[in-house]
Amino acid sequence: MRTQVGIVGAGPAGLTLAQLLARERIESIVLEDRSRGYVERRIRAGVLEQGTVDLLRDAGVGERMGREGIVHGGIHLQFDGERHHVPMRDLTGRSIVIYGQTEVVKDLIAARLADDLPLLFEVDGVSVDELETDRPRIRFVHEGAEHELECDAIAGCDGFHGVCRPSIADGVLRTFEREYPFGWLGVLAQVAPSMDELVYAHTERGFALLSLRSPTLSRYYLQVAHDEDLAEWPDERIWEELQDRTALEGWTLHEGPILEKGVTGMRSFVCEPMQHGNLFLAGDAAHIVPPTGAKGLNLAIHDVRVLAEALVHRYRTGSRDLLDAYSRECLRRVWRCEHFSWWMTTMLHRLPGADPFDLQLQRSQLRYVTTSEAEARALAENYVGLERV
Ligand code: FAS
Ligand code: PHB
Repeated sequence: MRTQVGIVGAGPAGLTLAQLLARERIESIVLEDRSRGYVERRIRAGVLEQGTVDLLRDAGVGERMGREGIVHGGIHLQFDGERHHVPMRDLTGRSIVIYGQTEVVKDLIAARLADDLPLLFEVDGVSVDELETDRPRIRFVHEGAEHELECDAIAGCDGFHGVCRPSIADGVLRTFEREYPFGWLGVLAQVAPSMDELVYAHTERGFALLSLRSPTLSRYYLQVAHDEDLAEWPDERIWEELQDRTALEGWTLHEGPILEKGVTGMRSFVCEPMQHGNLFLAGDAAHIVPPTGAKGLNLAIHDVRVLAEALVHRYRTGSRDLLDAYSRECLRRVWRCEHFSWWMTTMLHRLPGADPFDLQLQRSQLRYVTTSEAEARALAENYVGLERV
């Protein structure tokens, strides 16, 4: 088989890249090792930056997002029993949109299949090689048959646990990593959200986040140990802890049936460079951020915006300039988002082993960001997405 761009992974990065290339009549084949149902049901991010919304709309997959996405102009920071609003739209002129990653992925898959373009689910045994040649290859098994796909370039959009990054020879990549000694217990609940905008709560018992997916679906998170046992968390205990950590005079958190719950660990990770020969890594395959800054999905889409522009430039002009600059271009935003996500995480979570001095520092930081317009604008512009980095 032959194509121009072989894409490994049908997450937001791989599917968005395929959509952007299709708009420019550049051929690609997307290979995904899970089923369509699994990929479309996998609950992850929910906050879209303005830039991500604009890109998806311009790529022709924004219609349902425009109808069902919920525009927010700010977030709330809660600490010491008080809730403070950060008016991000007033401070930056830009907003965020609440629209589940599952919905973004469904829209992209629907567009791809409607255009009858190649997207193979449940492939097996994917491997990539000849990366340093002009004809890199992807080998895989699909419906019991072995295939070899010859490409001009391979996009490694297969997430943190994928095969593309590890396929790069030792010594080429440099990695930077930070593991956090806590995780998030996330729940999806069939109940109308009790707040107008997201609430990030700092408490002595740990962090809590109140988010949503729709006017009838809430998405709530609790800080727990990184290896927390879900069996220790019957629904009643989850609601009790959420009530405790987000309690506010005159405000009630409404409860409802919990449809889904899970624990995710927290880490920061970057590999440099994000390319080797004609293999280009994008999204979680190249970098991970803790979700406190709501940057994971948005960074993945920013990477493939840069990669698509570079590939279009190569096919239109024959020049590899933008392809050769791909890593450098992406890593500036990656490290900005790594810093912002680490900063939000260390400001808002209960740090095991933290002493009273650390706690006072966190309180001082929270008071500063909720009383200083300059500091609030710094948080706001990072949260809604920086136009230039
Ligand atoms: P993805 O991981 O989404 O997609 C990679 C795809 O490659 C997957 O479909 C995978 O099945 C496929 N794949 C893997 N190996 C393969 C192989 N060998 N062959 C073929 N296909 C292969 N961000 C937030 O902002 N808020 C959140 O609440 C949040 N929650 C998260 C929870 C979890 C458990 C995780 C892991 C991430 C979460 N994130 C969150 C971050 C998340 O949104 C990611 O940044 C985003 O999914 C990255 O998109 P991709 O790079 O496309 O990777
Ligand atoms: C979510 O809605 O899933 C969400 C929102 C904000 C975050 C992380 C997750 O910082």
